[in-house]
Amino acid sequence: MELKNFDPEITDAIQGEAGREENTLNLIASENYPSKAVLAAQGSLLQNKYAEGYPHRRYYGGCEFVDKVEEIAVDRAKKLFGSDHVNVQPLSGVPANMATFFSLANFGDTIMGLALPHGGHLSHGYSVSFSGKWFKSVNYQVERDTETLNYSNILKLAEAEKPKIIICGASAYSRKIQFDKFREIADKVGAYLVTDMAHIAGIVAAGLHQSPIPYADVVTTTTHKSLRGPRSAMIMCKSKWAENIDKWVFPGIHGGPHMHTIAAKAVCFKEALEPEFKGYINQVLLNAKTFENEFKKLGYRLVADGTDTHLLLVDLRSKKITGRDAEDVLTKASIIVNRNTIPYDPEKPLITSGIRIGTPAATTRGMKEPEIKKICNWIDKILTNPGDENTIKKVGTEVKELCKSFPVYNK
Ligand code: DSN
Repeated sequence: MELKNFDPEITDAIQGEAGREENTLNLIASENYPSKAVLAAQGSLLQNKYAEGYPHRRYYGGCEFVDKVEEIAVDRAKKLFGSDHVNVQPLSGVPANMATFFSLANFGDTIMGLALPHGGHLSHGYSVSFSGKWFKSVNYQVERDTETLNYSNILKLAEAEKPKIIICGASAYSRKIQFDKFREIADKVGAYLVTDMAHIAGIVAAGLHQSPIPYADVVTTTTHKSLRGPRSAMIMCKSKWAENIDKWVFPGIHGGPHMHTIAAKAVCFKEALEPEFKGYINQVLLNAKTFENEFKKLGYRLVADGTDTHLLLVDLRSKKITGRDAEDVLTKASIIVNRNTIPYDPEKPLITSGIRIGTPAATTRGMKEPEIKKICNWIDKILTNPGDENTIKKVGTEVKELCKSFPVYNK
């Protein structure tokens, strides 16, 4: 029986979300809209198959087709990123990091990643995450004046703390990360280097950000952010780590791989290997630069003075509005962003002084510089008059009109 006939409640929720995605402007830096081809693979009957193990070494019969799927995904990922070894089975970013850290370090060893309030990720050593509980976690921060990474200071901390693993990569860092410099630091202190490139994987795939592959022992990434694939992850590593990583993914922390999602990752890699993908990422970066220029013209302070990636962090303190209130009032006008701490934020994490803005999703809709300029001016109008219901309503109507001209799936 069709879903809509059997379960109208869930059908309504799915249709509601479809309407929300079409009619709101998504500026969440970690979200994107995969193609219908990716969604078709993700929603396919491959989800029925158990395939614990690896191609041709499974613990179940009947794996001949899913073996092909996994081999194709691995081959395409290797071609896309130039990695010696790829494991496409991790279900999501945190388990990818978990399998990686367990491969390289033991309980109680020291790991060192970027502090969460400075743009790092929960799984890079935050106290409430497995990574902060299982390991001794020390954090580096961005500098107070530049709000960027200072590699000499990171080296000093690494020399003092002697971490087993150094983690680089971020969730809210708008500048490029120099993976070669992290490698030098890791070599100087005898640490393993792990890069979590989840946010910038698409930019790396397009060759518009230095690739961590030559420098890091292990690279993890999600596949649904700038890479525009299904909600999932993968691990890439040098050959010497391959066996250990594979064992930690399965049977270490996972059971059966999600073969439908692996198929969707294969489709995503095929898309990212097409020449058009570079054009897409180029526009993602141009759109972020356009936001930077417009926000500066409008008198906003940007963390790290701007961006050279797909995201930027806007410090709202001069506008006398918190990140939480900005998120709420922008949502009323159908502009979706997330509140975000800024480095050395005086506000609590649930309140924050900033918002994070990203361009991958709007760019997937086809929006370019003229649309970004309009959006930035709308954001300013709302944040300058957060209590003015007429402004919110007027901007909301304009946002919806713009969204209609740039459909996501209703093309
Ligand atoms: N939650 C993601 C983000 O928004 O950046 C990271 O996993």
